[in-house]
Amino acid sequence: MKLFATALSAAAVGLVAIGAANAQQTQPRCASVYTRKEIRTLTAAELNVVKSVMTTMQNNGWFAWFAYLHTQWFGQIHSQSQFFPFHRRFVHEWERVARTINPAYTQPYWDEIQDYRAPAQSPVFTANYAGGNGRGGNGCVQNGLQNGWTMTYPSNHCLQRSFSNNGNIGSWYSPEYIASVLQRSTTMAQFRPGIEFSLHGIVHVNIGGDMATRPSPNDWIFMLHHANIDRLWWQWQQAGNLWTMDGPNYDGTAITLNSNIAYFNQPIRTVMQLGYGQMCFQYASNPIQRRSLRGLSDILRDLDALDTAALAAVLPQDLLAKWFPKLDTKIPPSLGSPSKAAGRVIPMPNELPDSWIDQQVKDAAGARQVRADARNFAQALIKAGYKSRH
Ligand SMILES: [Cu+2]
Repeated sequence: MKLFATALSAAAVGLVAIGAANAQQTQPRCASVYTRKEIRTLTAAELNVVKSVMTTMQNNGWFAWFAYLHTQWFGQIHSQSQFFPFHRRFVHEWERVARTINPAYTQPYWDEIQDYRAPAQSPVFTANYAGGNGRGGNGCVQNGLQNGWTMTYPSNHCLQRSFSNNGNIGSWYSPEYIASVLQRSTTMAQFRPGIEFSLHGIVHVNIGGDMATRPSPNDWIFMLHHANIDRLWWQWQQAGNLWTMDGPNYDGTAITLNSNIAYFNQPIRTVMQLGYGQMCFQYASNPIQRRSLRGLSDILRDLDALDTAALAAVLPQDLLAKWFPKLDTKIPPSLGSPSKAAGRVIPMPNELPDSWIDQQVKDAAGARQVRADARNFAQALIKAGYKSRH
């Protein structure tokens, strides 16, 4: 009886928390959800399903169709608040088609942040997954899933990649920086450029080849990448921003939850909450069932990013307040204890080149602002003597 009462009051607390947020929800709850996993955690059998479905989708022209759509709508889906909802729906459409071919398919994501110090060494770029850099005069990829494929949009070509820094790529954004963006952003108008012009952009540009063009869905990595970008949005949503949607739409009007998603012509609100409507999936790192219990310390644990004790020990109060305004130094030691691994200075992240910003980015000023922000962040942590265990 006592147990029952405790469970009941816990449930009531949960209901209150969910109730307020769910006033926005008009979609039916999914009867069940499937789980998107990090690509390197797939079993051999799961990876075989993915590869075989991808091959069928190539043969049926779906790579070309998605590359075409992304090209046609490019101006309407980047540099403003359509960015996250459009790409959530876009990746889900890919997954929906894939599941008609094999219902066991779930869209994998690539947690690029795990590889940020040496992206070129990522297992994703090995023959077992996406293959590596392009080689030879045409920069054709020589191994991995798409080896030997002819991509047909906009015209027949091999899949091309051209890694930055002479094939070495260089460094991407630290988990600390991504966590800082998650913590500092309270509006979509802040969060969207913070991710679009940092991790999102640099992965496209530094992989190069097809990935750096408008028909970037020609590269299978596009979907792995955008599933991860979507996962970061979901992490931010779970940290108290579930229904946050603001900033400009592509036509210059203010975007709302009732604005239609570009091309798909359905309101943005229909894709906001995973586990409802068509969004019957979850991310392995962020299961939906835990949602009502989630606080910022859960998010930090998921990012596995912040050595909070180390940050608190080396960063002066004003820098902590500036870069990690929600850093909870009172989270249990099991979440925040310093790693046994020796810490390393965080690298300066690669930067989006001016030429790319000027050619591809409508919100060029926003891109330059994020570029400077990431530079300032890394310099501040390096200057303060912070050593990362990542
Ligand atoms: Cu895109």
